[in-house]
Amino acid sequence: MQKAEPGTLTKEGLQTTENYPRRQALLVTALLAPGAGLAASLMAVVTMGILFFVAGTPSPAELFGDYVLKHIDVYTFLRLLLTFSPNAKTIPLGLALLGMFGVGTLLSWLYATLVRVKLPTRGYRPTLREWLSALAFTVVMTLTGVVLFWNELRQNHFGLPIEWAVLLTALALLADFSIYGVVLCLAYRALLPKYPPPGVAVAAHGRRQLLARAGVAAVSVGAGAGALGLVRAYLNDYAAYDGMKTYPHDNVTAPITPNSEHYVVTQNAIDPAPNIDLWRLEVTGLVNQPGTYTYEELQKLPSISRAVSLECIANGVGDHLISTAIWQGVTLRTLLAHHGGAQGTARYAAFYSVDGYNMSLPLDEVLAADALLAWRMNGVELPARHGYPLRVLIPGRYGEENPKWLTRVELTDHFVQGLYSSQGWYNGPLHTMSRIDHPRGKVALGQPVEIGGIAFAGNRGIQKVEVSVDGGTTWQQATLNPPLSPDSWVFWKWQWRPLMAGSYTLVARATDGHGEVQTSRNQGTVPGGATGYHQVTVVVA
Ligand SMILES: Nc1nc2c(c(=O)[nH]1)N[C@H]1C(S)=C(S)[C@@H](COP(=O)(O)O)O[C@H]1N2
Ligand SMILES: [Mo]
Repeated sequence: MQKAEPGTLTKEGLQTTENYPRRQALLVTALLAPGAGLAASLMAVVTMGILFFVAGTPSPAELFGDYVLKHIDVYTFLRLLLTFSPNAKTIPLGLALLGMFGVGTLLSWLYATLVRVKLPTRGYRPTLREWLSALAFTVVMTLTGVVLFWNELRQNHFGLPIEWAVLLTALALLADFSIYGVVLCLAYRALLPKYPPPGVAVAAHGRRQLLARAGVAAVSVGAGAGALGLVRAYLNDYAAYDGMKTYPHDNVTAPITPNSEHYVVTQNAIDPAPNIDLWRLEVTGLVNQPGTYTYEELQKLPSISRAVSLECIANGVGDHLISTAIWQGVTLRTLLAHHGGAQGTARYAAFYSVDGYNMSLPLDEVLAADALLAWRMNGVELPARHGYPLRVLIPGRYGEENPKWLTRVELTDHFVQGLYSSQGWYNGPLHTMSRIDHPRGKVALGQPVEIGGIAFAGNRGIQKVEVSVDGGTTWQQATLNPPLSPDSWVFWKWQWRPLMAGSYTLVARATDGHGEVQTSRNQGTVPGGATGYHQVTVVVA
């Protein structure tokens, strides 16, 4: 057996008792550390993925994304949306994931600097200093995550109550970064060049060294494959229906939108899937008797059914991010009455959802609007994408102020910022709108034709709709169908018999229940919600 004598330079070039010259040591460290960093990052990402699927905890990439979204203004938000469209959620998340690999890999240099191992080193067991450095990494990374993402921690895919969700997400961060620290520590040690231990043949030592390095590489490849698989599985649940619109059939809009055709908007890449045994509704804050409900208990509360139309603030003039359903649930007024009512200092009602979404509104206003906490939509359990098991409906407000997947109602003495209000989106009463659904294209000369569509002003209701066939110069009063409820859209129609061939510009305008005429001022959807009149050009022949 060939033994490495101290001071012997063998073909591996490692068998010397001399430490590497500074430069060489630096070079070797700089090359090996990122290998360990990459292995550690990949294993941490696999941990995140597994935790998402088994515990419903968001990954740091998602937390980071949510954090960023709350710290940009609407214009930056829109620019990002446009830049990454049509993959406005997956590309940024993918980039955040790559960023995590990058940071995790680069941090290995810091680690290598901290542990200051003299090269070559001895043995495959990390020293105390290495373990402590890894521990410090784990602790600092976890604390940074918890502090930075404090307002995002409360989300949980399986709908855990907020306190539990915060705890679980924090623990998940600890687990992710512990795996990172441990793998970094072990892999770095495994990769470092070493003296052969006494009594071990150089060849055997070389093999062992090679094996250790191959082991790190194998862990990386395995974790990489695992991460890829998890990302694939994640994308399987991707909320591709985000932005789905409700289109008329044969130019006629149905008074009640079937659930499958209701428009959908969600902030999430993957919508939550609350587990009904874990989910709770909490009534907290400045309420006389705070309380908690299971899904079953909730449904024993006295409920009402009401048609409420929802419109997204991103609905452009004449567009189709607007729908109507019959919602069944308990009114906020009734719910609060069950809790002894609001305390005298309560000014706002804040709503929190299991996906981390939240918003607040003046308590007076939500009570006056007779806000509804609904668990049924058009006679069935709330569909997942519309907020199962419970959502809020605030008549008179844009969709963004109608939280889905509700888990907590909290009465407060102050306004609580939410995602869209912090970006600077308008959050006042929705603007009066009207839309022409028919006719389209060609219209027969001398024949009667119905001009018709919808009009909506939230809970202000619609008093009058007028139609113009000459681009807004003269107006005719349309006939209104009685609305399904004070909070629903209204259908209007007017009979026209065009007597001259040519091109006509049809225009509609509505007057709300307060007697205020819809504004003609053209304004885009961002950030105030679109205004202006819908116009349709038809050709009479
Ligand atoms: N929890 C939660 N609630 C939410 C959202 C969300 O992303 N998360 N999106 C809001 C927006 S912007 C709109 S327009 C409406 C859409 O409701 P719908 O998808 O049921 O039509 O939900 C609102 N409520
Ligand atoms: Mo929206």
